[in-house]
Amino acid sequence: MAKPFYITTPIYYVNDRPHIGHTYTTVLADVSARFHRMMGDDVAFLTGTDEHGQKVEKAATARGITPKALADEVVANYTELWKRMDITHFRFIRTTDDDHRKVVQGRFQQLLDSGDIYKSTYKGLYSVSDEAFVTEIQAKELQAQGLAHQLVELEEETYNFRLSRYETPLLEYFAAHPDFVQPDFRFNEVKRFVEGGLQDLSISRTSINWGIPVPGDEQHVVYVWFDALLNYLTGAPEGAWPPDLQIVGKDILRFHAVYWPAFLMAMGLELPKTILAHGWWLMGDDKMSKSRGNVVRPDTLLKFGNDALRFYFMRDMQVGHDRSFSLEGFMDRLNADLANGLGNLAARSITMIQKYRDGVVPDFAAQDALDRELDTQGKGLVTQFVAKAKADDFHGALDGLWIHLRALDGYIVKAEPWRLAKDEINNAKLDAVLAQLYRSLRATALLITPVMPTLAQSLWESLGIAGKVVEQSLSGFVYDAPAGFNVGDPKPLFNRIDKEAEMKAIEDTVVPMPPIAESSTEASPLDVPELRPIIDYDTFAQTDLRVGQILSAEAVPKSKKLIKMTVDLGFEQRTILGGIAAGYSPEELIGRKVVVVANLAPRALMGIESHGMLLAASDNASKPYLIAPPEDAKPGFIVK
Ligand code: ME8
Repeated sequence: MAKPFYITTPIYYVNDRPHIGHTYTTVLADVSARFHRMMGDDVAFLTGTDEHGQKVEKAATARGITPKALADEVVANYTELWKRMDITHFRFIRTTDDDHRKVVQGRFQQLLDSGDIYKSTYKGLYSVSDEAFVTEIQAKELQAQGLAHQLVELEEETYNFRLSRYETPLLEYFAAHPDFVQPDFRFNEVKRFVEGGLQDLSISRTSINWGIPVPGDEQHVVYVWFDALLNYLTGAPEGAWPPDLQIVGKDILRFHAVYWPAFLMAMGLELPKTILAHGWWLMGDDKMSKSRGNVVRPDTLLKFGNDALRFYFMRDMQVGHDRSFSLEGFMDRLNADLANGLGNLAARSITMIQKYRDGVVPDFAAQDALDRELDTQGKGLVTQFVAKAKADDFHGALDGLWIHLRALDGYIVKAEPWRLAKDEINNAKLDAVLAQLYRSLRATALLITPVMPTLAQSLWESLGIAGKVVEQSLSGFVYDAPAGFNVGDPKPLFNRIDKEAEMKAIEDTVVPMPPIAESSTEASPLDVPELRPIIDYDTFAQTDLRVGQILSAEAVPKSKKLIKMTVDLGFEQRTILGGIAAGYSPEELIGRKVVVVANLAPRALMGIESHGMLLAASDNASKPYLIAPPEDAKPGFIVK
């Protein structure tokens, strides 16, 4: 028997209800799962929840309930939503499931026995804001940034995973498997990170109770990421290993492309074939996230049907890139592509076949250059769509399909079937036009099925074809529809949205929604040092502040905080290092205007010379927020 196509999503934390970011990941995985089923694969699709760890413990405490009670409540939100979204997972895994606990403890023991996990006493500095141990280099860096007060001396017994042992094996594996991480630019980030050197990883905690106990040493609980990543092992059906496609957001790529493969190597297991990291849905310029209080909940959008949301996700988001969510864009897309585009085309075509051919689909025989052009395009449609979908590029696949649908609209305008129908002499040409439209709509119904299963079924029935479109084979599909079919009655595929009325009704309910569990950053008390000593104006005026624009940005290997940037100051370009990685990813910085302390003496950080400093606002507990000059301020402008 062929190996099942095994596909996974991240398992989501239960400290919050799902928002459209989580929904997007799961829909992307579902579309891929459905596509592979139609290609003839036996698909195993796993999703679930990540229920242990400090985040969840804290959220539960804030609510005055147990972590398990909180998890049960949030899990119900997820499973209910996946039902409403028509998600076709075979199991919803929870890290509190019994079989998972056994797998985690068993694998932990295996690595203890092999020496990949060892116990030591950690004595050193700990960054409270990051909840992580820091190396000497990182400590110096924090001191240089005036953040030494965030560090505390800590002594804790901990189990470590020998991640350092896997630095070379990982790099060798990456070199031998150029498609391991998609897209390529993300793979390069991962490679650079590993090339920067790997240190052993602490994988147990004694300060947390909510987790899976370390076998034989119950003082310790297993670190939440070791626990969470192993869900993919627990959930793998017999014979399905390794995963074929693991979809994650770019925020958790390092865990999946570095730690996870290293764990698997240590366990002697095969690595996943592809890890696909998608970008973020943004609100304006910010990541949509609970802590920023700017999330859109899927419930609000589901009034238009799950097909609409599934389609919008796939059609508008190019996998790997970020995309701003806008309600207006959402409605415009549905009106243009579903109500007007496909909906109109299907209704017109089917009505014409009823009116001019008594509902019977005629034979296709090209009569002129235009027929031949559309015929060629139509025949290439399925192959092109399938090739893109195989590479998880549903955005590109749908784009190609809609180009064809627009070409069909143009075909109708040029061929004027209503004029052809007036004279029998045009019979053959009218047949060609109607048959062409029918063949393309039939192919369309099939191709959109993984994305919009319900709408596709309506179209299938309108075309008069029996059975379930989801049961059709995409790999064996023949474009030339057999003539002689009787079309059904055209069903309305998608009702046009009254955008203005809906905008008014929905906007009130969309942003911002209070998070259900964890308190937001606004609620925490301000954590700032005392005001510095008074200076006179002349001292201040020595500081030369300028507008700059970030031209490029990349993470500094081995540093959690630093990002290296090239900044255009109008009169010159500079390399500047900023301790802002907690608030920004390198790619979201590119193009941003910033305020630069331009006459600061250069200094070396992590061996790189930084010439200048970016202004950012925060307190000791918050992420940095870059100070942004107005968009039309030019690089080089003086800030005074
Ligand atoms: O990270 N845009 O769980 P999580 C797009 N439990 N996708 C988004 C998004 C956004 N704005 N926000 C969230 C965890 N996501 C861990 C995972 S896996 C072994 C453990 C999606 O609840 C995206 O897929 O924070 C991201 O990776 C995931 O939700 C994070 O979910």
